[in-house]
This record gives sequence, structure tokens and C-alpha cells, in this order.
Amino acid sequence: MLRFLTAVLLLLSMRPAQAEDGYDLWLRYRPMEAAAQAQVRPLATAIVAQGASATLDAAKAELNQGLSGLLNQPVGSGAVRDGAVVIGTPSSSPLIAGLKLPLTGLGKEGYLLRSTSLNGHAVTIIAANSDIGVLYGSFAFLRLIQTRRPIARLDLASAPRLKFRLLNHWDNLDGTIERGYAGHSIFDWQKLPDYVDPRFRVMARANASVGINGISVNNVSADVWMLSSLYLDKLAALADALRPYGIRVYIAAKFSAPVELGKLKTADPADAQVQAWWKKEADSIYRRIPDFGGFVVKANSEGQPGPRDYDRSQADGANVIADALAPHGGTVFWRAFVYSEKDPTDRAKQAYNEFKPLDGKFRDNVFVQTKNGAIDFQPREPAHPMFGAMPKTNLALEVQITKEYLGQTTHLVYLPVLFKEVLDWDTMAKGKGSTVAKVVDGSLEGHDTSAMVGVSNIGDDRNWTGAQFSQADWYGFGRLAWNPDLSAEQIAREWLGMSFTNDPAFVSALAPMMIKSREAVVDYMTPLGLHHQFATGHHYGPGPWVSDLARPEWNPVYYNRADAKGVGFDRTPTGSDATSQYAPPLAKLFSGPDIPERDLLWFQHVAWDHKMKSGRTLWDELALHYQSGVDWVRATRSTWAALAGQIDPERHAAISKKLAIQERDAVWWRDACLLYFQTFAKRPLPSGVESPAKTLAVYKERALEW
Ligand code: GCV
Repeated sequence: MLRFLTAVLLLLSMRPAQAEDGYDLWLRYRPMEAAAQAQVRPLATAIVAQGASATLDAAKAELNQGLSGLLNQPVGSGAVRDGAVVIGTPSSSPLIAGLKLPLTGLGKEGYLLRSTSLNGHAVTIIAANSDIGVLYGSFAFLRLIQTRRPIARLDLASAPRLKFRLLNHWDNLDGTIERGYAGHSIFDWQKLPDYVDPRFRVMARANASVGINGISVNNVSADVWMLSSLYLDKLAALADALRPYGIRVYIAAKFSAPVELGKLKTADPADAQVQAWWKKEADSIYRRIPDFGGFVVKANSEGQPGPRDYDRSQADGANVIADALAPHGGTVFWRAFVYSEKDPTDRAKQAYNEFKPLDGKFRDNVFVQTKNGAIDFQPREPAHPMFGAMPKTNLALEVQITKEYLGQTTHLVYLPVLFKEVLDWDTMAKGKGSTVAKVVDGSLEGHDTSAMVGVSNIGDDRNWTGAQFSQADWYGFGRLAWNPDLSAEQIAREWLGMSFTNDPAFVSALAPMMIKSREAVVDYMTPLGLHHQFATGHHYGPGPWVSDLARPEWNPVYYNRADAKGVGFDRTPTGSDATSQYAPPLAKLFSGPDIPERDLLWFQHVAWDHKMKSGRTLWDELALHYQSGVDWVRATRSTWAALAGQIDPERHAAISKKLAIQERDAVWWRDACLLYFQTFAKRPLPSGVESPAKTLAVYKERALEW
């Protein structure tokens, strides 16, 4: 028998090495190098779990898969012994209860990892107040091993800073994804509820591994059909698959559903029949899905129906739905991405103007879900002025993980740097240190709830996100929603170690490269505060000249305001006065000469010869920023090329090809924008900036053909 087993093991070890296609994400669990295995093996001899639940089973299965893979030997369940990993909660595990661990303060989702002695054996404890905490702790334990951190003397407690850590999928029911660049939707509604795709479990594991605890499954520009009983049955099957991983499902609800589905004459929130309809709808959902999360609503935005259609406020609209969900514990995420097709006010001001007077009018189970900036997920935006300005309202921060405006899946741009920039932004609302992180975690105003939402970047591509490096954006979003104080660098290092290798030379070469990638894309697309310079529709390439779209604020010229005098949007008191929406110290800063140059052209119209901090003119500085973005891509291509042989050829080749595209595109952005702005600036390019290879006419044509 022993010989037979040995032969089987030998055969298995002779399998050809698995191709690295990115499917396993950061949960790769490949065998560690021998020295690391030798260190960890005595500390992970068996998994001991008392109590039974689907979530505990998921934790056991993850530890089993992870430890067995990393240690290259089976690690299964067993009794308490030296090196055992003992998991559970005091209520389900007498072993854990007997240890009297300090778990109060960890809440429902926090966990404790501790090396201790149990019945005379040296063990590692993964303990929590609930099974989901145990699962989170199991992932954290595996992450420590995956990133080669010591686990011999653990004493580590962690609890999430934000309560709701959600993904919004912008997936249409026909399988397409709005602003999705990783294939089709993984939600194959046509096969649900009878066939539950095994990939849902992989997705759930990935989400749970970083603490994501909810997903809304359909596009915010919503199809009302998602609320039909046909789709609710499908959703219930999906919810069953995700529940063990602590993930609640949400629906993007269409405001006009009472009319379109309910056949009422109106969707007016003040109408009693409308109120009854939402209640009935909520009841019917909770009958199928008792832990349903709630609704995301995009109302009066880009053609979507909303309360304004009935002369009601955004709060009236949100509250009627919130009241229907409240008895079941559900939540409304009411989006603040609102601007009017009729209002000529600076688009950057409109959401604040509409929502700020409603502060304190939203129900407790409503979040006003606010994009990181006032325009639309640009490579860089100042933080949205609503952060800090609505103390009596629950504000959720919405960021976009799918990179609509940052090169989609062909450009290597590491988003946690952008997420951090907004979280660390000081609103000054209550003096220095009033960061966006403190607004959204509720601590600034003493709210007992909090939320961060990311627009998902996943699809049915084999590697989930369409590009290997885009996985880091999903990973980083979850890590920051759990703990906004983590640094983008730490997250990059973790992700690199888990996804490629922990080789210090590799990680030290790539982590700084990832960190700088965000500034590079700002440089070659929209430096110094420029924004929305994208060609029509696709939002991929440059179109600073576009001026023919129906609404003024859809056109890049609306934002760049380039003319013979200079460039930039005057949002100071002499212009649109958007600066006054910020706390007084910021309003003053952004209107005056000391404005940080990175936001200059967002807030001010600046003369081409304006002297910058470097002593150069604005024109020269602008041109050098574009060039520096291109230079970064070139340097990154060389860094990456030099790493050939250090990682698997599949992923190395795929990333090399994408970097080549990124260089082509960065040059395209630089040349198209500089040629266009030069028609106003009428100055030569400074030395150090390459001359464009093509004419402006060629670039204009290319944008049309894209
Ligand atoms: C879902 C931007 C995108 C739209 C998106 C919208 C939103 O305008 O281009 O595709 O619509 O934001 O956030 O609602």
C-alpha cells in the first residue's frame, strides 16, 4: 500500500507544471521554496475545528488547500497536537472557549491569530466571535505564510474599519458589462438557478480573502427585470453559493420599477401605492434571500428615472425604498452621481448643490454613495466636495476598480495609489486631519455605520480581470476597505508575493514600479489637473479637441478651456466658484497662488507663460509631464524585460505585450494633446520633449476610427 501511495505521489509530482494563466489570482498556493516549507511545516501539522457550518467548512477547506499547496504535502484535519492550527469561535468550539481569548472589540467580523499552548501542545489559534471572522482569519494566516512572514509567535488581532465593503458589478442581464474589459459577465443568468457555476465559489473566496462582504450584481443603469420573480429566483441560488463566504447580494434597482414592473401609473415616492409596491417587492426578495443586502440606485443621472421626475428630492426617493427595506435590515446605496441635462452650472458643482441641502434628511439605512471626485473617475481628481460637507448623512465612498479612464486593461496602472490619495485627502471639515477615510469610516462625525464601494473589474476572462496586474486593483480595494491605513506599497508587496514570487529582488523592482504607475498615467493623459480629455464613447484615447457633443459637459473642451491666453477651468470665485464648496482653508488654497500644482488646471485657468515652481513656464512644464509619462513606460518595459526567466513565461509574455501597447498609447496621448494645445500656446516644445511623429489631423482621425 505504501509503495502504491508513493508511486501515485511520484506520478503526481511528475505532472507538467501548471501553466500560469492567472486564474488562481492571489490564492495561488504553489509550493514554497524548501527552506520556507521546513520552517512552516512544524507549525501547520493539522487543522482542528469544532463546530459545523458552511462558513467553517469553507475556512477548513481553504486552510487545507492553502497549507497543502504551500507545504507540498497534505495537511488535513486532526486532533490537537504540536503544530495544530485550531480554529473556531467560543460558542461553537469548547477548545477556543476554554482559552478565554480577548475577542470583545473584534466585532462580528474581526479575528485573532495567536500562538499559544493548548492541552500541553504548541498550537496556532484562529479565533473570532463568528464563523465569518474565522474565515477571514484563515485567509490572513495563509497570507502571512504566502508572503513569508514569521508565524511562530503570532499575536495579531484585526477587525474591519468599514462595515460595508462592497463591489458593484455593472453587468447587464444580457452578459455584457458596462465599462467591463475582462470579457463577459460571470453571472450566467440563463443557466441559474439550476446550474451554479463553480467560478462563483472562486470569486467568493477571492472576495472573502480581502474582506469584501457584498456585491451588487447588475448595472446601476439598471434593467428593471432584475427585480422580477424570475430573476429573484436566480439571484437566490447565487446568494446561496456566496453566503458561506460572508457575501450578501444586492440589486441595482430602477426607480421606475413600480411603473415598469408593478404597472402603477406613477413611481412618485409620495404615492401610497408606490410605497406599498416597494414594501411588497422587498418582502418578496427577503422571502427568497433572508440576508439580502439591499439596493443600489442611480436616479436622475444620465437618463435614469428618479424622484426629480415627480418634483421630489433625492432624499424622498431614497427614503421610500429605505422604508421598505428597513424591517428586513436592508440598506439603500443612493448614488450621488447626479447632474442635470438642463442645468448649465459647472458639472463639478451639481451633486453638492443638490445633496448638501438634504443633509440629515436621509434615513439611517441610506448611504449616499459618492464617487471619489466630482466628475467621473478621472486619472486624478480632487476629492469630492461632499466629503466632510454632509455631517448628518452616511456617505459611502465609491471608487472605480475597472479602469474606464486609465487605460482599461492594456495599461499597467496600480489603482490603490489613487484610492489612498482620496482616503488620505484632508477635507479640513473639522480642522486638520479630517480625512476622507475618517468621513467614510464614520469616525469624524460619530456615525455607527460606514461603507466603501468599488466598481468591479471582473469578467469571465480566464484571469478574471483581463490583465494580470489589474488583479492587484481588486485585491487592493478589498484590503483598503478593511483597513484604509494600509499603505499602497504594503499592498503591492503582498500582492506581488502572493501572485508571483517573494524573491526580494523581484518585489523590490516591481513594487516601486507599481507605485509610480499611477502618476505616469496622469502624466501622459491629464497632467497638472487637466481632466476628461477622452475621446467620445470609449474613454480610452485622447480627444482634447472634441466639441461637438450634444451637452457641453460631455466635451473635453468644456474641461480644458484652452485658448490663446492659457488653459484650465476657472473654478475660483471669478469663475464657477466650485472652490467655495470646499472647507474655507481649501477654498482659499485652491483659488490662490499656492494651489498644489497637481490640481492647478482643475481649479484655475492659467496663462501659458505662468511661472511654475520649477521656474519653467506652464507650457514647458505641461509638455515635460507628458514626456515623463512616456519615459516611465519605456523604463518599465526595460525593467520588465530584465525579469524574463524570473517568472513564468506565460505571464511574462502577456505583460510584455501589454506594456508595448501602453508605450504606443502614451506616445499617442502625449503627441495628440501637445499638438492640440500647441495650436493655442503657439510655443515650441521644450528640449527633452520628442517631436510628434504625426500631425494633429492624423490623431483626430484615429480617435474617430477607434
Ligand atoms: C454606469 C460614467 C460611465 C458610465 C456609468 C456612469 C455611472 O459616466 O461612463 O458608463 O454608467 O459613469 O457611474 O453611472
